[in-house]
Amino acid sequence: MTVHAAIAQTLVDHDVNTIFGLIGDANLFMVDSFVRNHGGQYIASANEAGATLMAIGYASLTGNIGVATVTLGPGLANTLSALIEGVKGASPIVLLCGDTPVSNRDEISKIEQREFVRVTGAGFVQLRSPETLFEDLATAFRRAAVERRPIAFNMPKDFQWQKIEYSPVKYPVPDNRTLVPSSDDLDDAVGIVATAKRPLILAGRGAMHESAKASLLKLAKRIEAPLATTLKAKGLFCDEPFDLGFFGTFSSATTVEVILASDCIIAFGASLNQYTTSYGTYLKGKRLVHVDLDQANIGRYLPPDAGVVGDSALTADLMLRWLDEAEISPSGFQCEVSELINQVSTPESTDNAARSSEPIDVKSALRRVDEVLPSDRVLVTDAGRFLREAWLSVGVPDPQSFLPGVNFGAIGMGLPQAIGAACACEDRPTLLITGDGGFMLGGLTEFNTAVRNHCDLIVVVCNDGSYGAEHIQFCNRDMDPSLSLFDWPDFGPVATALGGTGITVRSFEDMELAIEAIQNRQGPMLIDLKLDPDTMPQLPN
Ligand SMILES: Cc1ncc(C[n+]2csc(CCOP(=O)(O)OP(=O)(O)O)c2C)c(N)n1
Repeated sequence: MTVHAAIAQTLVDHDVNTIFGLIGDANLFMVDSFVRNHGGQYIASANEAGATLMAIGYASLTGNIGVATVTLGPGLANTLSALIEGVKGASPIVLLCGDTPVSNRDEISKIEQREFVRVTGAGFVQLRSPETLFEDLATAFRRAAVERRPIAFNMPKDFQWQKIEYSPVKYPVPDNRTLVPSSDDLDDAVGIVATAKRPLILAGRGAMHESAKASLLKLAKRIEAPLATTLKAKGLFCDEPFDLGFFGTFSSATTVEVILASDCIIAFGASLNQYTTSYGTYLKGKRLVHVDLDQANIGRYLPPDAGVVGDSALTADLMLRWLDEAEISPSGFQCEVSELINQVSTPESTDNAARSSEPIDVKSALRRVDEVLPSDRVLVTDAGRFLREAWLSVGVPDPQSFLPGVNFGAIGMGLPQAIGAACACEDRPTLLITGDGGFMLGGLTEFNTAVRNHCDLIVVVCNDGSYGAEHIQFCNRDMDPSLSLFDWPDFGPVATALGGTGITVRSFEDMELAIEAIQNRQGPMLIDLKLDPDTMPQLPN
């Protein structure tokens, strides 16, 4: 078979049924073979960054390896920021990138592709020769799975039509280790938990699976500890009675009160970075037990009083067993803070008087969207100062349904990730919340991709007509903010022109029309939420 057909066949052998991409000289025949010979789904993006981000969104929702393909030189060059987003977000994707012919030193599109990929932090696997294709591509898939980062698979264009024998290779990837700790560290940890008077359990990304959730809930009940999550694990304890929501710079005032009152934090699968600990202040004066499957994560930012290398669920179960054996009494902390916690879980009712005021405020609008969307929604966000309200006002059924989209802090990455997510779960609605700047940078380019692929996508543009994150900085220094202000076109008609449904919302009355449109939607829709840049809430530092 030809090399390009063999690559398509190898994708199928690795259970890939969807790829995102943009075709050019070096990947078009492979994509053609994947679609024509194997009935694979190909989602054509409008920009290579979009294809890469779609694969990231897809991987996040499915838990499988996402696959994108781009052509040589400029095709790969367009993926720079997207690859960094994937590296920082630990996204397992394979990027099949074409390369200029090995035999031609002077090809116009030639760049040092290995060096290019290296600066992003992604991995690189070279297709060494037609004969080593099966081995090389299997290596790329194995590395994406175990290294949890994008791996670029570099395919020189001149190999495409060469003939090889089909000899499939697939490397097994062992299941995540379920390490059961047994050490002095565990004894120390149990001792600290047993003597804590006001313990609090914190779960991060490494604990966001069902078995960890069940074990942490049991431990929390046993020691009477309230629970909280990092940003990435949003929704892990949703609807549980002692859920405090976010632990970190996005905590509500009430949650901060509980955090400050606690005397011991038991963290599972959380790196405890500066955003989670509010630059260390939330852990000051408390004892810290830090559990993580990866030894390198323990003490990476702050030294714990006890660090335990182990699986979150199994470690919590063990702690529970030792606490029972030692007949340790529960702390009583849940009862102490129950009134405060009730305030966290009861959303403020929307003020009726505010409803008639114009312009509509971001919080009320997003809460209204939250109320009407089915609970199994997926939430994706872009970056900007609207984020605080987006993350606090809209719920998700579980952390897997939440893509913060800001691992690199770049604007414009939300919409492509939302398309990838929507392609991964066609029977659920995907909600993207973005700013106007982020929509112009990255959303506009790919909105039509969502239309062409009939995604069930709702885009809410928090449109304050400004780069709000910069606007506030000018204003806070009493400077003229005009450099941050933009006279964008109305996004509603733009979305309609791109093939979707666009609605402009200025008032609460308009919002109700938008809600009706959400309920009757037939395809991608966009709500242009006109907001006042001077009354937008600030982001925490
Ligand atoms: C790719 C990229 N360019 C520039 C920035 C700097 N930046 C951070 S927030 C922001 C403004 C975003 O504006 P908008 O999307 O309208 O959201 P808002 O802050 O107004 O809520 C900018 C330009 C960035 N983070 N990423």
